[in-house]
Amino acid sequence: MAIDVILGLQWGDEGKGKIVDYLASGYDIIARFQGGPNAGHTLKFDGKKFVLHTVPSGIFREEQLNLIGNGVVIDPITLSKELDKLRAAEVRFQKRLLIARKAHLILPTHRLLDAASENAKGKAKIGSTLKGIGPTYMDKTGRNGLRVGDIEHPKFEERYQALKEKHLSLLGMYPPVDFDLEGEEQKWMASLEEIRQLQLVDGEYFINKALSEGKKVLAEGAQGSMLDIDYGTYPFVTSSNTITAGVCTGLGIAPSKIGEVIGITKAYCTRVGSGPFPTELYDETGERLRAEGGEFGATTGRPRRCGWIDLPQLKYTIMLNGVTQLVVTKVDVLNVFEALQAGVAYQVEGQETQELPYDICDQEVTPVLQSIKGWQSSLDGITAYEKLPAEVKDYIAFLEEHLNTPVTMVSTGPEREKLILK
Ligand code: 2SA
Ligand code: MG
Repeated sequence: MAIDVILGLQWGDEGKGKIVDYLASGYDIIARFQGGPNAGHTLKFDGKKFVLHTVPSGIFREEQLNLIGNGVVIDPITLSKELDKLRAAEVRFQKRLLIARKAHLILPTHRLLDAASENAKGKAKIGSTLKGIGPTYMDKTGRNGLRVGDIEHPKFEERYQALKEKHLSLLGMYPPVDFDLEGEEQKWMASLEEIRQLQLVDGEYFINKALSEGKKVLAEGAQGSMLDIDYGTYPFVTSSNTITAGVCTGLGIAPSKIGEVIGITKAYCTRVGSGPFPTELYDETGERLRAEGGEFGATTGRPRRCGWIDLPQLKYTIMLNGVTQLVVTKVDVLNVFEALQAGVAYQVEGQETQELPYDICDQEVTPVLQSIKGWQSSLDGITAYEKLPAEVKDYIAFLEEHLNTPVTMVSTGPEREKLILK
């Protein structure tokens, strides 16, 4: 059996959570492979809204197992809060939520380091979510990290103290940050108890065994491909591999096991945090996209930067990920516009190009825009693709042609039922 992948093709917040939730019923296992509580996957159903940060989006379906893979970094405090919310919603997660022992732990001092490092950067700050993501992955690759499996080790406490001391000495390099370390440590230790009650597994054996038994697995990406540590708009990126390659290292599976790669894109584009965004709109059209689309971060509440869809950017991430099918979300947000625009090329140093330049962070990259007729009507109640306004179908056909990839689903609102299959 192959493992299918679902991931974001832009800078995150493409609406992955909703699509995973929809697709989950066709799978036995949903697995997160990278990122951590910097993610915010919003799901809406039965008139309720849930935001997941660490837990895979398959948790609301009855049967599926949900694996937090070794490529994920886990903050026990956030995880424990998420579990409280699931409990309140009467979601039975005990036997359905598994954690890979090799996943790394986010310590309170990792968050403190994240804040101190961002502060010190001033204007050059990344706009991190301050969840401790960067410092935790630094400790992972620097071979200093603590892993979830370590909590079963008799010397865990000692190892924790040693790493904390190391962090405190590093913090001496930065101006002080307001942070209640003692209080956070207490919460952290208490939350660890909760993790001890969950099922810890050797994720790589678990997932490969499941695949060999014919189980269907869906890998759920977080953030977006343009935030990938290697291929994103470095240094304005997150600290993990968010692209398909990250599924292999983040779950312990071979590249030959990858099946369908479902790439999610908004019908327009957004970004939170700093860094280049060629099609960004600084005018009232951008404001309108933000208002219509409710574009505020699910984790931090920050307003998202908004702009038109960027086709060279999408071609790049389709290439990196090996996308086999596209899902276009938030199409309804464009209902109010008389005309839309799409970035179809870039102007860099007077030359037109289809490629993102290496020095995108230092270069003026101007999009070449193409105007597209809007539909100016509500999409509410439409459940069949053929029933969509002609302009919507033209827009989708335009995307398919430029991106050379089939669109298989179109989302017209946050609710479960607002998903149209093509
Ligand atoms: P970090 O915290 O070290 O990973 O931040 C580094 C950059 O990555 C961006 N980033 C994100 N961008 C979009 N969505 C994300 N998740 C939340 C959400 C964001 C929120 O789903 O809404 O609530 O604000 C996410 N996580 C990280 C971040 O903005 C930095 O540019
Ligand atoms: Mg999000």
